[in-house]
Formats: sequence, C-alpha cells, structure tokens
Amino acid sequence: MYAQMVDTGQSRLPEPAELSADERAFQARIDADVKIEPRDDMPEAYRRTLIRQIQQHAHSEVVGMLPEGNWITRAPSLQRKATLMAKVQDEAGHGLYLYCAAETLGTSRDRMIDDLHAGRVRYSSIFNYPTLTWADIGTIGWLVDGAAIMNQIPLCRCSFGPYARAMIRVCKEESFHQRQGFDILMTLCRGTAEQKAMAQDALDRWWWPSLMMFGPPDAESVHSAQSARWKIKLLSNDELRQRYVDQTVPQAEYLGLAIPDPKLAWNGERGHYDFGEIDWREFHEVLKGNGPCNHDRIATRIKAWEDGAWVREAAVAHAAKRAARELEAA
Ligand code: FAQ
Repeated sequence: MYAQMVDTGQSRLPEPAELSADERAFQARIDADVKIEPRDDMPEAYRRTLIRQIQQHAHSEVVGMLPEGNWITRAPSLQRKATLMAKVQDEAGHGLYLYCAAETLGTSRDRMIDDLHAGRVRYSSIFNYPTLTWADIGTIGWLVDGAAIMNQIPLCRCSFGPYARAMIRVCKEESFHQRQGFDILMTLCRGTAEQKAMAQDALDRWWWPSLMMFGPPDAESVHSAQSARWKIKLLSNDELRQRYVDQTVPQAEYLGLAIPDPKLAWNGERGHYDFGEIDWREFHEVLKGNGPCNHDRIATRIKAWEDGAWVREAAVAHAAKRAARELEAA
C-alpha cells in the first residue's frame, strides 16, 4: 500500500528504508525513466500533486486569455489582430489539453472550475497584472510566454505521460507566441521615441512579475523536493529563473531596452547574470488575492462560465438525443 507515502508540503523526504515496498517499486520506475500512465498504480500524494499542478497550469492558460483578450478590439492593424486572436485561441486549447490530462487522474472539469471560482486553487500570479498599453501585449508574448517555455520544456520530460505529451505541442505553440511578442516590441523599439518609451514602460512593469512566475526561492518551495524526486520537476524554481534571466537580458539589449534592475550584472566567475532581490512580499500579496486584478479576473471567468451554461446544456441535450437515436436504430 501507498498509504504511508508522505504528502507534499514538507521539506524532509523519507529515506528509502521508510518507504513501503510499493512506494520503493514506484520510485524505481520513476528512477528508470518509465512514464507513469493514468491507469498505473501510483501513490495518492503523487496523484494529488499532479492534479494540483496540472489544474493550476490549466487555469493559468484560461485566465491568461483575459489580459490579452482585452486588446483584440484595439490591436493596431488587421494582421496584429488576427495574430493575437490566434494566440488567445491557442491558450484556450492549452487549457483544454491540460484539463483533459488532469481528468485522467480522477478529477472532473466541473470540479476544477468550481475550485477556481471558489478561490480554492491557484492560477499563475502573472495574470493578476493589468495590460495598460499595446506594448504590454508584446511584453506578455516576449516575457510571459518566454518564462512559460523555460518552465515547460523540462515538463515535456516529466514522469506523468499525459502531462509530458501535452507539453510538447504547448511548447511549440508558445514558441510562436514568444516570437509574435518580440516582433511587436521590435516594431515599437524601431518606431518613434514615444513608441520606444511605451515598450520600456511595459518592460519596467512586467520584468519583476515575470521573474516571480517561477515560484518562490528553492529554500521556501514546499513542493520542490518531493516533486523533483518524482521527476515532476526536473529543474528547480531558482535554476529556471536564472536560465531565464541569462536568456532574456541579451534580448533586451538587442531591443535597446533597459532591464529595470540596478543590480543586474554579468558575473564571469559564475557564468551567469547576477540580479537584484525579488519583492517576495508582492508575490505573496498577489497569491493571497490582493494583486491589482485578482477580483476582476475571477469575476470575469465566473461570468463567462455562467453565460456559457446554455451552450453546455445544449451540447449535453444533443448528445442524449443522438445516443437515444442510435439506440433506437440498433
Ligand atoms: N503563481 O512549492 P512551490 C503561461 C504557489 S502558463 C501562483 O514552488 P510548485 C502560458 C504553488 O502553487 C503559466 N502560485 O510549488 C500563457 C504553491 O502553492 P499551493 C503557469 C504560485 O508547484 C502565457 C506555493 O506557491 N505555468 O504562462 C506561483 O512545486 C501567456 C509554493 O510553491 C505553470 O503552471 C505562481 N507563479 O512550483 C498563457 C507551469 N509559483 O499549490 C497566457 C506548471 C508558486 O501549495 C498568456 N507549474 N506558486 O497552494 C509549475 O511548474 C509549478 O507549479 C510552479 C510552482 C513552478 C509554478
């Protein structure tokens, strides 16, 4: 039995001798890089950790449509509008794959949505910030999708099969999103002084929240040790954040924009950029629901869900009629 497997949320991991035979056998499969599939036997804590993370990820994709959707009617050209619409639709698709992946673990879409609306589960902190100008749309593509790709590429190799497979397609699409964002910023940075200032202002507001996307520092990350052992997390929050800074700084230089961090400096000894202290109080406030847009985001999602009830009811009624017709024909 797996009953003794420790839950996540504790820093000390059990020694191999403390694990039951089933737990040791499960860990051996993980260590041998065998993918875990939905019908496989698995510890309850592994299942719960994945449901938590995958549904948080799914909710992030769907709530993440809101700040960008806000600009579809105001995109500066037909081409930009078409591209942004395609991107926002892609995010809905990512939510769909992820909800499906979570459902294979025994939860339901209705339950996950209910938990989101009741504030019982999280979505990424980044989507609680407002999109004030068109440059914010470029910056979300460049920085937010850039951070999402950095985090998700390792997830393509994570131990749970449906999550790993979903991530392959998601990462391909995120890569296109990142390029469309960078392209918007290139246009603005090569434009008038006012356009360049708009791009700099957007970078100033989104830089620090994008670093927070990777989660708390490793020393304070409650789930990391166990998730790493189970190969749900292949790189730590801090490792991914460092890689992201190293990758993004030259891109900002190419755009001619300044990263808003006076402590940012190349450290030749480490072979990485040093960067300033993140304001973790702000992160925790956003997680507590006190970010600039938390209330608005959830209220908008609830309204969309309620307004769409008739579509779901019609689909169910249609499926029932079709099933009845097929039964009659049989
Ligand atoms: N926001 O112990 P850890 C995207 C919570 S997709 C909110 O380190 P873990 C696409 C964490 O849940 C972006 N909460 O946790 C797009 C936990 O609380 P809990 C989403 C956060 O799970 C682009 C607590 O803090 N990506 O952007 C955040 O091991 C553009 C302790 O943290 C994913 O979800 C945060 N930033 O590591 C869409 C990727 N960070 O649950 C539209 C998959 C931490 O105990 C437009 N997820 N927390 O109540 C992951 O890789 C992990 O879950 C982490 C957190 C790395 C996010």
